[in-house]
Amino acid sequence: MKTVYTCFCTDVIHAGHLNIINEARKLGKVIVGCLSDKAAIRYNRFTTIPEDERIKMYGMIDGVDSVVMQNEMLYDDVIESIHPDYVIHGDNWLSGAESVIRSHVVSLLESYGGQVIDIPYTYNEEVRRIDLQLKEKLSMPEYRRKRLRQLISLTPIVKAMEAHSGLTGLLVEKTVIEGENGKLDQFDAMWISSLCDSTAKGKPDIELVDMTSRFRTIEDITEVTTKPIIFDGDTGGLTEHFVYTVRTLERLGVSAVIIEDKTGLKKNSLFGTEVKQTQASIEEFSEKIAAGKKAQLTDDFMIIARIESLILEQGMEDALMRARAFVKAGADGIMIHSRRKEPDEILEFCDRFRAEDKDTPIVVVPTSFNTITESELADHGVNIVIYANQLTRAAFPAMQKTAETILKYHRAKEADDQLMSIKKIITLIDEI
Ligand code: SPV
Ligand code: MG
Repeated sequence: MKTVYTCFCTDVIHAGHLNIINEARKLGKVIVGCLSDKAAIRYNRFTTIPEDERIKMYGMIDGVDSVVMQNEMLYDDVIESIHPDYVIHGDNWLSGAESVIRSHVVSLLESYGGQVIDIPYTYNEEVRRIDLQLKEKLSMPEYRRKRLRQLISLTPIVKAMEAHSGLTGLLVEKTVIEGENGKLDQFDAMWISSLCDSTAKGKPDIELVDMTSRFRTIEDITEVTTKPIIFDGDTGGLTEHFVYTVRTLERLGVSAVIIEDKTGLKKNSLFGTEVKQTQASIEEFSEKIAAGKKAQLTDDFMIIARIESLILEQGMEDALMRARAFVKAGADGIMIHSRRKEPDEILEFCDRFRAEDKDTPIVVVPTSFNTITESELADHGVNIVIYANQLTRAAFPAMQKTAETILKYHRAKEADDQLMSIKKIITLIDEI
């Protein structure tokens, strides 16, 4: 008897999946692969039902002979162990980002005479509704909020990209590329930068844009995306205010706030010691963290302490002493920042902190030390990497050049060749 393999990563079985199983049964014994949670997050779904429960769910479908775990997005592991005669899939994988997976599966099967079967993808009103419901579920505060902690445990390094509007949020949500190894890749989370939120409003990054406005930016983003949010909380403001901020962020479904150990008028860290900036005392900042932790109502929310000792040239020992104290005060993670071009001081901090604390997540923002790769950072114990301002910095020169070109030619034609087509920009936005 021939074996037929298909891979599922869905949380809900609908007519499309049942159709695949029915078609598969006509060809032989049906084995369903359950795409692991780890692989699914790099693919296109963050599952809300964990893999062990999904395995049971898939096993209960009529016509399924057995279920196995698929750990590789590209099918290498299962095809090597099962050697199926056929791999069956909806023909939606013939185009788009998934087509690289299909090509890889075709080449794996060709090596021993196996065959890919593409069947018409079922897309009816029910499937559309289920897809939408799954997406909406992920955008709900209770699912979104806990997703950062889940990602930290599932992936070697969580990749966060800045977003400061619905549109940039959509870019972070939807950008998927085929990486060097043929695997799909995408960002895991969004960083709501104080610098970019302020810059978008033409204001300096000095805590001038108030929290009500910052929350509005979060809502613009949460309305159209599902990925978890890390919020740049600047200094956190007065402790008496910070406790309210924590509650609001939790309610909005934000996963983490990062607050920095500065006091008085905050300036952007990348100015370093060129401007007057004052570091908060360990006691004062520890109290703020502890008050925030006490105010928080969910288990999922994270308060991450950002240490500015290296930025303000206070030395490594000071940075490490602060890290210890802030963890003791209840911080769920430590962000260490630097504005040096070389990553040396960041790596020294990470190595020394990791030697004494194996668990507390470390966050870094490699804006200046931008040659270091994600895997090198992960090797030094970093859990979250934040690309803090690149989308803003990419957009500004492009917009400026377009404005200048139109002024120069007194018409838009010359600028148009550099622009995204109207058709493309409108398809980026989903309509209900
Ligand atoms: C931000 O993005 O607003 C940050 C990171 O706080 S940095 O600009 O590097 O200080
Ligand atoms: Mg900031």
